[in-house]
Order: sequence, then C-alpha cells, then structure tokens
Amino acid sequence: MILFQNCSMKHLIIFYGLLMLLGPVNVYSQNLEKMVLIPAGEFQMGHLSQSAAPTKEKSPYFLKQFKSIPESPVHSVFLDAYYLDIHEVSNADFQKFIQAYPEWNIANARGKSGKADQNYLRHWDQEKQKQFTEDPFPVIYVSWFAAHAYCKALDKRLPTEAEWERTARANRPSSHFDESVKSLQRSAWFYFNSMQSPQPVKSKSPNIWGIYHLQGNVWEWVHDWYSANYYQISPHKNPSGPASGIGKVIRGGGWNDGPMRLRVTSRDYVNPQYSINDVGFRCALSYHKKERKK
Ligand SMILES: [Ca+2]
Repeated sequence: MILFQNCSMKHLIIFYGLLMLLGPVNVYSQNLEKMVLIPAGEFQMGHLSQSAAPTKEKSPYFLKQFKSIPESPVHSVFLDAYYLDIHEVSNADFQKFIQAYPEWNIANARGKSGKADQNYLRHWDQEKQKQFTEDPFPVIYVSWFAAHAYCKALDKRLPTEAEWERTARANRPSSHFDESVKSLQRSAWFYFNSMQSPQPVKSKSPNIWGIYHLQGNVWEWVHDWYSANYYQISPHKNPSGPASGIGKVIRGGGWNDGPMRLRVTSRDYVNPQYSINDVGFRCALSYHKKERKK
C-alpha cells in the first residue's frame, strides 16, 4: 500500500472504480504466479429454483448420484478483493508439495490420521511418483484436508464458496448464462467430451478473467462446510460457511457430469476425508493479507 500513501481519498476511489471497470488484473510475481486478482465487489449468489432439477440431466452417472441441494434464496453478497489460481492444482504441483511435506506422501497419509481415506492418490504409483514432475492433469483423489494443507503450505487458502461462485460467474447474472452443452464445449470438460477422464488443467478456453475450468474437468473443494439452510442466514459480507456441517462443499462439476451439474450455482458436499476420482481443488489468497506483508 506504499503506492497509495500520497494519494487522496478521491484518487483512491477513482483507482478502485477503474479496477471494477477493467476487471481482474493478471499477476505474475513470485508468490502470486498463476493467480488473478479479483477486485472487491457485490454479486447475487444462488439460483431462484430450490435446487437442480434431476429430470433435465442426461448423464446416467449423475442421475444415480443426484441429491437435492438448495441453491436458493438468491442473496446479495459483498466480497473483499482476493486472488484465485488460474487453474486447478495439477499432479506436478501436488508432487512438489508432498516432496516438501512428506507427511502427505502416500505412505504417511493414505488411510491414516483421519485426514485422507484409503483412496488418497489412488491413481499414483507410489514407486513412480517422479512420473508426475511435468504432469499437466489435475490432481484427484485428494481429501479436503490434503487440499487445505497444500494451500496453507503456500501461504494461501481454499476459496470460500462465495468466492468460487463469483469468479465462475465473472460478472454474469443468471439470466445471461448459456450453460448449454454447445456453450460448455468451448470451455469445459464434462460427460459429453471428456472421454471419461480428467483433461489437462489449461486445455480449453479460460473465462473472461483468464481462469480455466472452474466449470468441469474436476469438482473443486472449497473452504465452506455445507448446511442446507446456510443461504438463508449467511452474512452479506465475506460469507465463509457455517461453523460446522455434514460435509465440505464442492463446486463446478467434473469430467463425469452433465451440464446441470456444471452450472455456476450447482453445489454438492462430501466427507472431507474422502478422496474421489473427480474432485480436485485450487487455492485463493486474500488481497489484504498479501498487502499487509509488504
Ligand atoms: Ca473445475
């Protein structure tokens, strides 16, 4: 904030006004590599309908797995500025993490200490972990606790559910969304084009803020616990979920889901110990936390 010490309040207001008009700023510095700054702002979170309508879904997998989760009421949310990773965490990214934090390698973490179940990194061969040095595919089979630890190790955090939805919306109200199969083909990997497996983390078009695959490829763990009535009672400013819940929220849909699950308001929740073949994550960082460290 040294930049602003000699600025008047009028100049600051103009600066932040310009940020809002221009949208997020690409940032490439040591700690903010591959992150985008999302300026503070307000948006309408949720969907008018009570929940996704399963009868519209075409994926047989989804129809079997569907559980009704409320996306209403639509409510106004204000968020302070934050950074968000431009892509899902890859196998290569995660390999660097477990090399630095061996308590999270397969031998030490799989099925132990209540932080990851027996499926943790199931797709990795424990004897050939170096094969992931350059691997561009999103890491899967990671529990919420592992995702949380990864972000914390980089002095980041998991995004809140509200931050995830605002970034996926990218200033679009629900009435302006085209989440048809044809539209999603341009930016998302899902049931109809994924060849039934995850795809590289930057392999379709990003959204207008330069962020890849919030919708599709892999579901993404977020910070928040899930509770059915939270949207009815959540605070207006920086909501971060209830204090406890029946699972951690995941967002965005994955390679095995149809378009109804990829909608930006669609939600699900999972036991935070579970490691699943279509759930990964990305990290966030509060703008003001970063600024305090300068
Ligand atoms: Ca995703």
